[in-house]
Amino acid sequence: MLRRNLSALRPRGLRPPGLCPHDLRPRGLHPAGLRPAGLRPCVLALAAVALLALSPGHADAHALVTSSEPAAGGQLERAPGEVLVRFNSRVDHARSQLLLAPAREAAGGTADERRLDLLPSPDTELRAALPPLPPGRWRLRWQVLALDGHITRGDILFELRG
Ligand SMILES: [Cu+2]
Repeated sequence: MLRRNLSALRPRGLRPPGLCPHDLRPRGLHPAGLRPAGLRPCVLALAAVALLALSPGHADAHALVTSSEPAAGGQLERAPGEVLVRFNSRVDHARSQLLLAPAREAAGGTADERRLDLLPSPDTELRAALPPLPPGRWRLRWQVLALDGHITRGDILFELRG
C-alpha cells in the first residue's frame, strides 16, 4: 500500500539526485515481473545475483516528502519561526539535513546556503528553527538517509512577501 503511493508523493517535476534504485529498475526486472517457469536454474541464479546487486535494501521504503510547513510553493505574509518536513518513512536524523538558501532562477550556487540546526522531532520528520528572513523567494533543501540506506533529497520553494 505504501509502495503504491510513492509516485503520488513525489513532488511534480522534481527527481531527487539520490533517487532510490527501486524506481530506476525497468519494470521487467522487478521481482514481481519475473516469470521463472521457462528458465534454467543457472540463469535464474545469475538473475537473482544481479537483482541483489541492483537493489540493496529493497525491502524498505526510501524517504519522500509527504507534506511540509511552509508547503512547497507557499506564499507567506510573515516569516515562519521554524520549518517542518514530514516523510513517508523514518529517517536518520544524524545523517539528514535541512539547508536554506535564497532561491535563484539559475540553479547551482550553494555559497550562501546555510545548514539549519535540527530541533528534536519524531523520526519521520525534520524540524528546524529559522533565523529572521528578509522577504523574497527561499529554497529549503532536504537531504535524508532512510532506514533502507538510500539517500533522497529535494527542494521546497516558498516565498515571503514583504
Ligand atoms: Cu529505497
